[in-house]
Amino acid sequence: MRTYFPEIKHPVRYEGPDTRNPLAFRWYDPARKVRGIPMADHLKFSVAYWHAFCGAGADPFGLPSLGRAWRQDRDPMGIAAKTLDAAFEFFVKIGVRYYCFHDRDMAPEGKNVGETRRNLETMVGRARTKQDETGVRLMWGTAALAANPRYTHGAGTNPDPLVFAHAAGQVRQMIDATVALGGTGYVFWGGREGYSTLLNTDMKQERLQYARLLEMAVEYGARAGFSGMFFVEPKPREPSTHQYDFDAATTLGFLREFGLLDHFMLNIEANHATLAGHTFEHELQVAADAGKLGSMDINRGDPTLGWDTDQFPTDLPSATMAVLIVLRQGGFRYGGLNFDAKVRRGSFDTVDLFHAHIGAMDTMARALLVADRIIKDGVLDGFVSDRYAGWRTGIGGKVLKGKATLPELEEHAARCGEPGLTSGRQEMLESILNDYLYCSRIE
Ligand code: XUL
Ligand code: CO
Repeated sequence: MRTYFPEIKHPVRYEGPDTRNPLAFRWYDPARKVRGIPMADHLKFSVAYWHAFCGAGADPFGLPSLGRAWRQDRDPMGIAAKTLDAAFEFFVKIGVRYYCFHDRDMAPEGKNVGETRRNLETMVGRARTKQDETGVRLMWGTAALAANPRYTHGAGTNPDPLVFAHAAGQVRQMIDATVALGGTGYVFWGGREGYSTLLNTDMKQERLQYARLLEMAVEYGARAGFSGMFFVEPKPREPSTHQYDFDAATTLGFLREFGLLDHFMLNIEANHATLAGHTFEHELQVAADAGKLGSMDINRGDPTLGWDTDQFPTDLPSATMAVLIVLRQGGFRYGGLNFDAKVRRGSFDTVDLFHAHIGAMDTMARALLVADRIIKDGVLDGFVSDRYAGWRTGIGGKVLKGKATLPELEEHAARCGEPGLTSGRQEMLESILNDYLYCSRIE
């Protein structure tokens, strides 16, 4: 069979921190045990089919710049077949065990709903065979509900029920595909589920429609044998001006309002968090505190640019904060770490896809080792625990149990007088974190 990555002769290997080989892992050693389990099981990496194999480097100012050999064919199904070959060659060579895709990444839309279904089923059948041959598995599936012009004013939130019906049909087909490929997650990302002006929008109506779509997905998933988890992926804006799944807190509120919370978890994306004016760790913590952190899209934005640049994660402090939260909640059951990231449009060569994933996997692997050490040492966790010690006994304990009253607290304040001023020690803690990141031995 034709190879699309001839420059990579064998699967990328772990060579350790001192290697000078840029096409080897320095930190990601899949078999290495951390907290008793292999690194590969902590770091369930997934390649994003759309960015890695379908993206061609176009931006709002420029034409496609990445001429991928697997995208050259006269027939759209021919392109799909070559892309699948390239994808599985890449998965095996980079050593990633999972992938995620939108329906349209893998199979082109046909002339009508029936032809579209046949295209998807054909490609899913081929993907199933490749999965069985390689052991690579689907992590989550999703329907592309933002690209087709019919969804310009929303998919689930469109004013026209016929558009809604197309979206619902697409979700149904993609749930079937996810089940056929053994995916453990199904994602809703609502890029067009929002609005650009209230002059033409009934927001209350649109949110109800969206809830109905999610409800039907849950109901259909149960009938279709989907035993994984549904995820919503918050994002504040882009492409819509206002998106209903603005951030983790807003999305949790939405799911609670419509009685959907039991059936959904969140897929938190780093670059969406920063677009919402938060940090990645803020969003992860909000989701984790609600018991709803199901998966993450790992990437990063550019602090000088206000859009979703989807760069590969190379920021060790942010990665470490993220992994700390994941370790504290005991990992992921249904999700993992999906690279929703693309190479820059000037990274023309296919080898750049390897450099991008290797750098990101090493960043996350190093973050895992640092986070493990931080948790083992207990210094940072101990500081936080001590800071709230007053809430475990006495008047604090009484308040949390719901047993105190305002007059009682007024009396307590009067009796005890002015509280001492206790430093938050932010600078000290930042230095301790830096020490773990850059100085302390993590072997
Ligand atoms: C868009 C985005 C999507 C979702 C899946 O910003 O993140 O690719 O991850 O639809
Ligand atoms: Co994403």
